[in-house]
Amino acid sequence: MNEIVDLSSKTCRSKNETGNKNEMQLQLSNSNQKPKLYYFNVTGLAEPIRYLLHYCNIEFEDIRFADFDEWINNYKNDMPMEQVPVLEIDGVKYHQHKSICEYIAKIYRLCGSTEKESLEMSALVDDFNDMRAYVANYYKEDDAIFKSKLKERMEDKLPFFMNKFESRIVENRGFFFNGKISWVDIYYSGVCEVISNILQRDLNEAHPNLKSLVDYVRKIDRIKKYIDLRPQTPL
Ligand SMILES: N[C@@H](CCC(=O)N[C@@H](CS)C(=O)NCC(=O)O)C(=O)O
Repeated sequence: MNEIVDLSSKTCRSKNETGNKNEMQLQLSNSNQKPKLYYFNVTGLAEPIRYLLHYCNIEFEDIRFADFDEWINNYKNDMPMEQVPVLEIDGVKYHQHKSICEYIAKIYRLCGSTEKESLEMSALVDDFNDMRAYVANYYKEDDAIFKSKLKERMEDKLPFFMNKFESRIVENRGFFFNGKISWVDIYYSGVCEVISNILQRDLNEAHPNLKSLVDYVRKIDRIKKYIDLRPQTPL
């Protein structure tokens, strides 16, 4: 069993609450138009973006389609690749959820302190998504026999990824990088929501350091406020 890094003594305020003048000047948009985030009324791939926007204190419109028909009839054709999440900034629509997160992270200085470290961060987020793909493939499959095979494969693969991620947290004093928060911690905490919802158990239950990190991120003031007020959804 891994040692558990105790984050309880660490306090973390949301970005822009630190009083650092440079941080106050950072901004996503060049106008006073609020960015618009388009997605379904679920956590899914939008949740890491929502977490990051709240953490960075970026006001945005959280546009959630009432149902699939609304998506098809009113939105799909207007999206760059006919998929969401999409973040519209100053009237321009940007797609691919990881690229959007990384862009926010760059502007708000939540990436690495060197380009190589930023590369490692990006790769780790790709690892999360390689793991998520096993869960998504199982979830999307309709054929009962194939679905049970995909479930077996998923359950077989999850410990490999989770043990690797857990070790990183131990090596990095409670976070994924350097004993301090980065976009990777916020991203992971957001994306593991949909995975846990599909699994119908807490993805992090057998990994105390990942669990402690996610608890820590979800208790950061603005993220907590968002979680307390967001719509309750099954996914
Ligand atoms: N690679 C894209 C995938 C986006 C994606 O798969 N979006 C799904 C929802 S999670 C979607 O828009 N589905 C509706 C459709 O394809 O009509 C990303 O990471 O943002």
